[in-house]
Amino acid sequence: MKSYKIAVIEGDGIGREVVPEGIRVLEAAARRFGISLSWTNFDWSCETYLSTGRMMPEDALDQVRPYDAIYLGAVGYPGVPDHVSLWGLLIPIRRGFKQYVNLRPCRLLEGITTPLSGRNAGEIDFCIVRENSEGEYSEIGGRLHRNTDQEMAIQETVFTRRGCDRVISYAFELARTRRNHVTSATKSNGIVFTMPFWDERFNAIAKTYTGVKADQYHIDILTAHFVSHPDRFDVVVGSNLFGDILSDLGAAVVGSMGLAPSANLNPEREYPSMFEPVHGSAPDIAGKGIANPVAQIWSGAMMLEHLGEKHAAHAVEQAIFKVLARRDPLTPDIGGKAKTEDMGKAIAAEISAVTAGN
Ligand code: GGG
Repeated sequence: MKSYKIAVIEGDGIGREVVPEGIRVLEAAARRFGISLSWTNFDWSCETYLSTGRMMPEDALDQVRPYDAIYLGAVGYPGVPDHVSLWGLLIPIRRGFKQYVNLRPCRLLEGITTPLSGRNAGEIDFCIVRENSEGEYSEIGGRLHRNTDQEMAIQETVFTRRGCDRVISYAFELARTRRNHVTSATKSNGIVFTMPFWDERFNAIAKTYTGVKADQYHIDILTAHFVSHPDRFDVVVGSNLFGDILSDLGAAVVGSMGLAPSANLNPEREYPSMFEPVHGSAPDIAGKGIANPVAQIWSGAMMLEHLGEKHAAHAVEQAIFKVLARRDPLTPDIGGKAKTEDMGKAIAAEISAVTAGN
């Protein structure tokens, strides 16, 4: 029996509610496909920060390094500044483990209503490939003349040739397994150094992928096309910030933030990759038990796929799609009244039902 060690970081807010449902469903898939998953909880969160002064211990990466993957919920909570929670947990893991691809699929599923009129299930199906280790998320910069009328802040953006080439190449490789089309998000009319460099690297890589259509849009019109013509896109590659913004928009056009999974990938597999929903900790609904667990569960399917358990991954996805298609049970964000746990149990039951030969 194949066995995998998973490091679990539930984090904050609804992360603590949706992760247990993800584990419930992945356990059902593990039973059906004869694999063993062992889960180790790491209680790293804003609460940890408030009691210890750190989101996670100094040797955190050494602690999770031996695991096969990391399954993360959400980070961020009122009382702890967002840059503290992000730079104290998520970003050090993404960077330390060279998870330079953040893969974020957006698919309009049967049973889900999109805010866009006239769009049906299957008509929107694209993947965002977000650069996940450099770009606009940089630690280079500083503040000068604090608390004076000359106060200023400078933040440098970092685009390296290696960083651009590897994520753009990943996007082209992915497109080859899909509909052979990559779109680049740029802003080279206004951002005069980094973005023309990004375009140069995109065009250079595109030339090496004959048979894959390549095009590019400035980020402003690209966001408009996401709303007006989302069917045009297959794989969309963008910098750290652009990819982040586009993926929340992508989640909204396919019906809910609660349906958007993601994978922080170290494609070379030198380090564990990390799987997390696109959404954050949602303090407004935390503690009510009504968060949609689908993004977390679907991120778990991406984890199984990455671990090489393709049948189990497929079964989890199909179970999600089945429950959404029959629209029972649904959490409030997608038009129902169900609790987080009800949806998790329903999806797990779909997997177990097939196991029993029904
Ligand atoms: N699911 C992880 C989470 O809490 N994400 C919220 C967030 O603010 N992420 C920022 C980012 O992905 O850069």
